[in-house]
Amino acid sequence: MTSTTIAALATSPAPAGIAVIRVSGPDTKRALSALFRAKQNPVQSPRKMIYGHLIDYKTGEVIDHALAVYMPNPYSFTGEDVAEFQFHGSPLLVQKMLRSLFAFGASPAEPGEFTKRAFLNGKLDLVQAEAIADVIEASSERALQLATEQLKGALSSALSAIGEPLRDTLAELEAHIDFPEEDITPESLGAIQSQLQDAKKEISSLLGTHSYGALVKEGFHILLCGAPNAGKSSLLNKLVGKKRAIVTEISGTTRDLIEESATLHGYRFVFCDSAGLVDTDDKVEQIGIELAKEKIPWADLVLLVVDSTETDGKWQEALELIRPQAKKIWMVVNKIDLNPSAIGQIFCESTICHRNFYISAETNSGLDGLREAFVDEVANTKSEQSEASDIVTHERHRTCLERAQEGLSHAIDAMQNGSPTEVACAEIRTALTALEEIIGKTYTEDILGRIFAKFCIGK
Ligand SMILES: Nc1nc2c(ncn2[C@@H]2O[C@H](COP(=O)(O)OP(=O)(O)OP(=O)(O)O)[C@@H](O)[C@H]2O)c(=O)[nH]1
Ligand SMILES: [Mg+2]
Repeated sequence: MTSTTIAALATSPAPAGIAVIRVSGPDTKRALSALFRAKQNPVQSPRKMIYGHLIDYKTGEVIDHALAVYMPNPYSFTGEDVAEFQFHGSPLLVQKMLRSLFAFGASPAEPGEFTKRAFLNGKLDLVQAEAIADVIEASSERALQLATEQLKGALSSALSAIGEPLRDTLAELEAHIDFPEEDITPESLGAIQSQLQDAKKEISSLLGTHSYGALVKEGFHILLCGAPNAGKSSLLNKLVGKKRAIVTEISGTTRDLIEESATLHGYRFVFCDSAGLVDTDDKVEQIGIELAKEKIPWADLVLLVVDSTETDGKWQEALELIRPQAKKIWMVVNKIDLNPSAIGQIFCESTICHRNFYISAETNSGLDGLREAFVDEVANTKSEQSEASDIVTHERHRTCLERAQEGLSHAIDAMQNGSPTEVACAEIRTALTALEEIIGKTYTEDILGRIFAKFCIGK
């Protein structure tokens, strides 16, 4: 248990109906007695809201009236003694109360320090701790759903289900090292190898969920590219449902990258409009084109927006610029209201552009189909076999799983090659350590530092 007592605002720092300040640590009881005046000391009635007054530690003046609650260890969020004060959500009152707590001797909490203490005191594992930040930051319904599942411990259970039999296998192999006179029978050797194969398969199925998990968490990135005046900005505005980018009939209107997100079917999409790709002497336009090209690797999908009335093949030039770096390209033939005969006439081969769409950003024709295709694109990355709850969303988890998978591959190879049993054991241990690192059974200060630095203060 830590010796310091920490305090921080747990709610948003902006003016609000109420503010909540949270205190955790061994001096919490003393802080309640010193800084909260009420008919009844909350310490005497744990987990009950008590009405009273917040007191300035230095002057003894009343700061505000408030509700206070005391949660004794170990039955609190952090596992330590915790107090929470609810009072008027004024940034000035918050400052006064925090100053009073710091004058009393509490330390300002670091980002994520409450959650870090909860983890260190065994109240939740590392995956669940990370899920708390994900729940808070979730920007779409689906992202929230995944974060909630992880907070409930879904991924942690899936990892334990892989780790536990693996630990038994390791123990069995180690027993053979300790008693070499007892040979491993071919049957038990076969059983061990198939157990390792099973664990490896489960890990690879979890790894298969990462592309979907990452897309859901970060949002699907779509870059709008094409020749000037094709209607990129018009399309962006329609997709995000507001006039985000300037639209004019003048070629070369957009120069900066314009990013805006939208939610479709609970998934988050980030759209980015860019300058028309064209050979130009205009310095500002040239810079815009460079920006557009640099943005291509960011995109999960590039939309090549084409003006259906255009006859001089400018879109082919644009396509050549996009192709080398784009992960995936869809052709979107726009202004179909002006030239319906372009449907099926202007198209790009499926080997280059995966799909062709015919739309009008003016009349909305074809836009619903395009939106549905975006949603399908994300939904289809979801691995068929995986349960909705066992989805890997974090890069940290992915790299650990890869290490575990590699360890198991080496262990299987070592057994097949007849290498000494110690070699396979060492590799299985590597795999187990990697799995344990995900849920935080093994960790370093450096790992914790990196994880909790991303949290907000007061969490
Ligand atoms: N009729 C018709 N006009 C359109 C359509 N989409 C865009 N326009 C018009 O085409 C012109 C160019 O549209 P923008 O959206 O500014 O095109 P852009 O590709 O962003 O152009 P730059 O930023 O200059 O590269 C504007 O006058 C739009 O009103 C469409 O589907 N039908
Ligand atoms: Mg534009």
